Amino acid sequence: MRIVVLAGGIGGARFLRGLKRAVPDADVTVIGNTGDDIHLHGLKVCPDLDTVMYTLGGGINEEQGWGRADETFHVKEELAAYGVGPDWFTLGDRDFATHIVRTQMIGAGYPLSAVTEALCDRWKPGVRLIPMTDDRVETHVVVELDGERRAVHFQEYWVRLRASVPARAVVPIGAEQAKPAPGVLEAVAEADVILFPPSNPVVSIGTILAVPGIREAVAGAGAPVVGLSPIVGDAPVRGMADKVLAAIGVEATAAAVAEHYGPELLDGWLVDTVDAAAVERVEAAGIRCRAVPLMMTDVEAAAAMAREALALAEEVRGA
Ligand code: FO1
Repeated sequence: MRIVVLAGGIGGARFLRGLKRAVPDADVTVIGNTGDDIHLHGLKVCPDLDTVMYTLGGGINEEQGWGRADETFHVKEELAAYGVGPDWFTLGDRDFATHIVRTQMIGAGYPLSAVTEALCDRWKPGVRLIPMTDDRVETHVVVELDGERRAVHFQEYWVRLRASVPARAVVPIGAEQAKPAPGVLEAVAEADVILFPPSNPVVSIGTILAVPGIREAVAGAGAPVVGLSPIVGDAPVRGMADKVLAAIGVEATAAAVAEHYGPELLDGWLVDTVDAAAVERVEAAGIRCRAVPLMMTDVEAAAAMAREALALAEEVRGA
């Protein structure tokens, strides 16, 4: 079975680990969000690609959900001693090596998709991980800061400001001019199932869909498209989905997120059992919906969610 997953960071990575447990022999292609990417210290950092790669490759810091396990921070300390920031974004020594290799390869002329493949040669994530695009896309968030409107990099909004200031708009800079990376459209066209994990619908999956051609390919794919709600009981399971949903005028509920994607994209939608009352509203929007447990408390719980998503895809296919 060929499965395509559009993934952001922690939620996407943990879901993928469950999917691998549920269907170990499936051929899984992950289209990763690169809108969170940031250039720091002359290095290109790709948080979502790395979170997927480290999580599936066994190198992730499990408590944090991002960055490397058994990490040290000597480089960061030395930079700070020189007065070089930013002090609000933490790169560990082991993680630095990934960004050095990536930046060196890009400097030598390799596209990000080829670099990601090379990094995955080491980590063996057991999936084919492709960035949504080889072009530079950077998500900026328009915030209200000290009475003024200002656009900040997504990482500054999320990590430095901790999403504590109102977000007025989310802009994936460069997305309109970007092209899908090689293999993206082919994987979508050849998929048997397409899944939206419980990743952020605006800054993760929304950014991937903003690359011209990807939304159209998903909407026009022969395969059933099934998503899992990142909102449980009217609050995001993790992260700031509620804040960025507000910025685009979508309420932070499981049903509203399904309607936001719409029946053009989604054939099926899973909500948590606490949101069972939303099933009727989602089905009224033309999207088949089921209520199942959606808390990824461990790998087995994530695997159970993946099985439910695949079962719903089968149901939709048979309908
Ligand atoms: N998240 C934080 O909350 N603080 C950090 O300092 C931080 C650094 C960081 C470095 C590398 C990396 O791959 C991820 C990192 N993250 C950090 C996570 C990241 O900000 C976000 O969770 C994702 O971009 C959202 O998917």
